[in-house]
Amino acid sequence: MKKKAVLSVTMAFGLTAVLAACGDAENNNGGADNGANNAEENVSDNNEAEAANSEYSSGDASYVIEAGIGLNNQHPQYEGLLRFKEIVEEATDGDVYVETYHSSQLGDDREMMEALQLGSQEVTIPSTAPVTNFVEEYAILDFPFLFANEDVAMEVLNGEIGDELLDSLEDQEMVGLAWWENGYRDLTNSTQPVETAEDFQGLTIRTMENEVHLEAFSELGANPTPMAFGELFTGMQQGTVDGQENPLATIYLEGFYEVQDYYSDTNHVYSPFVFLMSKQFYDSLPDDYQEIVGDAAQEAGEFQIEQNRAQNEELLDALIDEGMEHSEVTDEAREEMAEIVQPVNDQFAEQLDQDFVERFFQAVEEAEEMHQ
Ligand code: TK8
Repeated sequence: MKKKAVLSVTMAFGLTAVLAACGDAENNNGGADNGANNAEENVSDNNEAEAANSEYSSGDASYVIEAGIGLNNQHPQYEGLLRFKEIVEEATDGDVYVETYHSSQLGDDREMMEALQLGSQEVTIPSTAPVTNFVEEYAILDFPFLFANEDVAMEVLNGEIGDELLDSLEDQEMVGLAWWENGYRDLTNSTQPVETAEDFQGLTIRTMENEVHLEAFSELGANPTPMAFGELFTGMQQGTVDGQENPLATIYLEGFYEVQDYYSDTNHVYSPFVFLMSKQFYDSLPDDYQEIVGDAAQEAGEFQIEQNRAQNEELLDALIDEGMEHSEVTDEAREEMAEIVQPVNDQFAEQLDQDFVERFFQAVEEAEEMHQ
């Protein structure tokens, strides 16, 4: 197997800090309301708007949940979070109050997970990719071309092996309450149409802070640059990166078409979201409230997944209307990409607990038989 220099996670985070320092001037306002860099203003706007919409108030509650996500308030993930709020507040008659934040107002995925560990924030719902920096087994979820379709993914995640992955977060002071869905990731860039594996050559692509992704894009000949989501729009605008990869809903709802010209339906990775709660906070809740937040995360997740899939399916035309050129990636081209990155999957699989890897792939196989 070819040995490659891997950007260490520490280095990746260092880079993010530098980029954050350079990019705090402009609000990355895409087509949608994305206020990642106007955090303070938005936090207060957001809470006022929210307070007006809720019949409950934080002052009357015994427990307050600060819940934050990286995506903006147009995204189905935020709708899911609002559904969680509604269910929890109603079920506890306002005794548990949920404050919702979007657009990285409380920090990026990694920072919010650290805040959960410290008990200074209660809920976040990251993509699983950055969770790898806390529990290494999560790397397996981000193997390119792993899940044949969304039903296979959900079957695996909602089965025993998925439960095991949720439980493994407890050692990291977090409680995994449910799987939500980000979806299949596609590539956009501002340089060239990408249809085949060869077309990745030389493209500087922002990746999530995840070594599997870094290695996979290197293998394809691209220059991957890990970066927190909150800095991505500015990074593309300023040309720090040529491109990025995310599901359609994100590409459209974050207004990426304003700074990107080419969209390729690569579908290269299925990206789950995982609903996380601070263990300190969870342990402080009475049993019946623990059950309520667990059920609410699950139920709101089902709603989020439904909305998310609809948007991921519908938004291609809207993206083209906004002027993006659609490069169609054939199954054959995808197979070639998959072959090129397979050594990366193998290499990471070797580093993980072998019993876990075996059981994981067996679960994938069984799920595939059920959802062809
Ligand atoms: C938002 C992220 C985002 C992810 C990424 O917090 O970083 O590209 O896809 O959705 O989790």
